[in-house]
Amino acid sequence: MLEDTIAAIATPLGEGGLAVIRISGAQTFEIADRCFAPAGAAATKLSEAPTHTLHFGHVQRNGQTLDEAIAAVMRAPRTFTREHVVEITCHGGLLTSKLVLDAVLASGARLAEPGEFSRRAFLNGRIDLAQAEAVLDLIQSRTELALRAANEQLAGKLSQRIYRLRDQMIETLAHIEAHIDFPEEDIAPDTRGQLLARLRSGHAFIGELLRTANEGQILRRGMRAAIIGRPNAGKSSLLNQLLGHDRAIVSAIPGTTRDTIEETANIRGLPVIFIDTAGLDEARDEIEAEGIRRSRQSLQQAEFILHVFDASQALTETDEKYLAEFTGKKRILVLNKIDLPEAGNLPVNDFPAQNTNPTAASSSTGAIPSSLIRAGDRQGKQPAPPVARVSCLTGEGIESLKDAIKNLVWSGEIKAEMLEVMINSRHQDALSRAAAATSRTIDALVDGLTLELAALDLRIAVNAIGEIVGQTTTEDLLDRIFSQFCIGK
Ligand SMILES: Nc1nc2c(ncn2[C@@H]2O[C@H](COP(=O)(O)OP(=O)(O)O)[C@@H](O)[C@H]2O)c(=O)[nH]1
Ligand SMILES: [Mg+2]
Repeated sequence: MLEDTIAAIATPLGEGGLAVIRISGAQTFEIADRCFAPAGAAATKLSEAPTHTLHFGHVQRNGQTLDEAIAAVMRAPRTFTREHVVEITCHGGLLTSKLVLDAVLASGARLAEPGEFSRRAFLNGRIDLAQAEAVLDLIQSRTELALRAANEQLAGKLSQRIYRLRDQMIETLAHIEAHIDFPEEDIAPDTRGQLLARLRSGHAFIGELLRTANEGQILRRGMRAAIIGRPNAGKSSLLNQLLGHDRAIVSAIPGTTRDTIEETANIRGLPVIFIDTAGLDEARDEIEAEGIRRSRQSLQQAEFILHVFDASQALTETDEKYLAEFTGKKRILVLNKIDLPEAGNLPVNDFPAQNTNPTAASSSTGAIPSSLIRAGDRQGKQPAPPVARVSCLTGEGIESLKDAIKNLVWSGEIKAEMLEVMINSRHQDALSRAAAATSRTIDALVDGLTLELAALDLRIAVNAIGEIVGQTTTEDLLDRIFSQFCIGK
């Protein structure tokens, strides 16, 4: 057990029905006895209470009652931190929870740092580092799919694979090192072949894990999508449709949206942050100029674009200009206002009714009006972007647009096995280093270089893999990870 006993409010700050003050450490029960007076005839002191029991009583300080509360007694090691834990559930006012915490601190606890409970859970061996990160992912999940991925990681699905990989690498390393110790016995060709086969399969497995990074990133951070198009095309209406509620002001007056609006929507399980942009050029005043500057900025950060057209109007110069300007970006062309009669010169008749499949759109050029292809693909290098036909007035076509968005950002099927191992950027960094070092080991063996060199690189790979679960770690790394947590977690 670590020396001091820590405490913090574990519930969010603000007014609520209840608040929980968490205490963890060797002195937990002495501290709890000082500030918690159990009530009722059969009352027992918390220090004498059996583990995993609840107790009604009063939180007191200097003989004064602060609040009625329930205390949960959990004895080490069957607790989140593997230390003695008491959780006091009191009334959820801002002041009550603070007074209860103050009473606990005055009784001898120290205020916990952000993530310190989870850090102790890690240091005491209850969870590994990847699992600790999953706790954070879990709290920050914005869609059920992201939550499921976090739960799998918390259950240790990624960790198990990492431990297995690391064990295999260590075994290979031991083989190589044994030959270093007895240089007179050269590695037999078939042994060398076996070592190489194992290294190659390890390298391939690292590659598989690395391929989940993109999806992992999307689930954790979400994708940013900028909604662009000329004034009155229906950008704000589209944002409202995708969110399922009215967020942006919609009006027939061009230039209504003067600032960028950002909102997260759940698109087929993926968190997508939609950005409704103000115009992209032609400022009429100072406010609009600032709006345009912000739109341009959010465009740069966006991973993809929804380019909205008014299908009831002829293609304008602005439409053409944006088509040409954003050829390099992933995008979907959204033909809006299909509830109105279609425009004359916009060859919308070429569009199939619901063409939202990107592969179909890019393979059959007949699906895209030639003017859009020409404008959107002047060099003829980019595949034609997918097209979605919608009405933001009636909601028609919005569900197909959501499918098109998912297909655009999500490379493959969302398989259940993949959810178990969606790596984060820290894992990605460690695995990339491990992959490079493993390749060097393979090269050294193939080229017949000295075994010392092969062993050196393989050790680097083993250490990098160990970082993921925290078997090789530094204070710095732990600080970096746990400081992202909130206090009380
Ligand atoms: N008929 C019809 N009108 C629409 C549709 N989408 C938007 N509008 C109208 O077009 C005008 C401009 O819409 P808005 O979303 O503010 O466009 P923005 O300037 O691109 O943000 C408003 O009067 C909307 O009611 C649609 O699908 N059909
Ligand atoms: Mg608008």
